[in-house]
Amino acid sequence: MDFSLTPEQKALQETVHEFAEKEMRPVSRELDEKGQFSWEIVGKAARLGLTCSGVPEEYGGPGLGSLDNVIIVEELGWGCVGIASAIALNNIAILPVLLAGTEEQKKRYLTRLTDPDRPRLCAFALTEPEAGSDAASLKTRASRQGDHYVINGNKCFITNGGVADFYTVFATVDPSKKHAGITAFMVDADTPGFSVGKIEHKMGMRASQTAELIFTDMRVPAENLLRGEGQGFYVAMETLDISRPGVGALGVGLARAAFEEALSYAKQRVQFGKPIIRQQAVAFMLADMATKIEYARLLCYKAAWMIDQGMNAIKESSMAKYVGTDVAMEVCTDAVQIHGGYGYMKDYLVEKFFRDAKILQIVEGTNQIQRLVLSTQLMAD
Ligand code: COS
Repeated sequence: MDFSLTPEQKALQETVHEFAEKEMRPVSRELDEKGQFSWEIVGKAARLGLTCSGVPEEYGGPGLGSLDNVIIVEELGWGCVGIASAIALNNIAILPVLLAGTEEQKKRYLTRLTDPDRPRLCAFALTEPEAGSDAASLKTRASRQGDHYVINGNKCFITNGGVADFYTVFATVDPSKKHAGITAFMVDADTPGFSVGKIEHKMGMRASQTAELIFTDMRVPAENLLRGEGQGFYVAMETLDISRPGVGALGVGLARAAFEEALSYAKQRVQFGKPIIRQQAVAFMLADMATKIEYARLLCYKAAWMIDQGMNAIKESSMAKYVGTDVAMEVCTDAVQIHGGYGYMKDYLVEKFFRDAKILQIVEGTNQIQRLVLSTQLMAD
């Protein structure tokens, strides 16, 4: 077993870390304060290929694998979870086209994301006000009318909603069929009947835009259907199976950032006549934080490696997601604790990290859903 990264992966890690340090960190607090999405910074990421790392070279992308993506996302998560989400969740939104698109659909949509002259984003529109964890209960309705589908309904909490150029929209052609009625459509943002509703005002992850989408008699050509009627739920599940290690890695990057702040603070903060790192209570917290980050990263790497090998990684993906993001919450909580009262103040980075950590336990399937997916697999084994 070889735990070392290849020279190409090390170079990739260094490049993205430099981007995170020089481009993301200097603006992250201001964007967080304003709750503002920045095309300027996302555009720079797009020009480096970070918004479309999984797009194959034949469509103009870097054609990187899941492990490469996990390496990238950890560094972006270290830089700023808000900006990182806009970038990393774009890579997730690409997956339905990669997994289920026809050659014509891949050419049409993927090449838009790799256009060097104009950065663009896409979004994954599954969640609805009454269908979050229970994705099969979605209510957005698609009815066939000749060579079009007419779609009516609402989506909520859509990352990159309102800034994306196109969307994968999941709708049901027959609610009585539950998951077997769900169908996936590629929808351009300028489609008549498509509109953007409420832009959410969030606790954390504030540099990414989260929006409601409204479809009113939205006419989508039948040729925009992905894989076929009733296949959408499987497209969504297969997407999430592959995307989850990346969300875990976002947590690992954030946890690493919080750990670094806590370690440096513990070395310089003097109480009872010595730096607090010399107090066993604090030293042991730091030891636990370092260990958690290490095992969370290993799980993300392993799940991503399995996906790259074409292996079934449903269990490992769920483990990677919930461990990576639970570790982020635990480490950020301890980082605030080590800072004492200062950690609660906006002057210190750990205050932002703590707020950013919470959402990671909720997005891409709550960490309870991850345990459900994992235990369902265990029962079937
Ligand atoms: N990968 C591939 N196929 C899967 C799957 C997976 N992870 N999970 C379920 N399926 C398939 C099942 O095999 C079943 O197939 P058949 O039709 O051949 O029987 C079908 O999908 C329905 O499965 P199931 O009955 O288990 O579906 P449920 O409605 O009970 O939903 C969970 C199961 C909880 C797994 C699903 O609702 C889910 O993932 N929810 C979370 C959604 C989420 O992550 N939302 C975040 C928003 S996206 S950013």
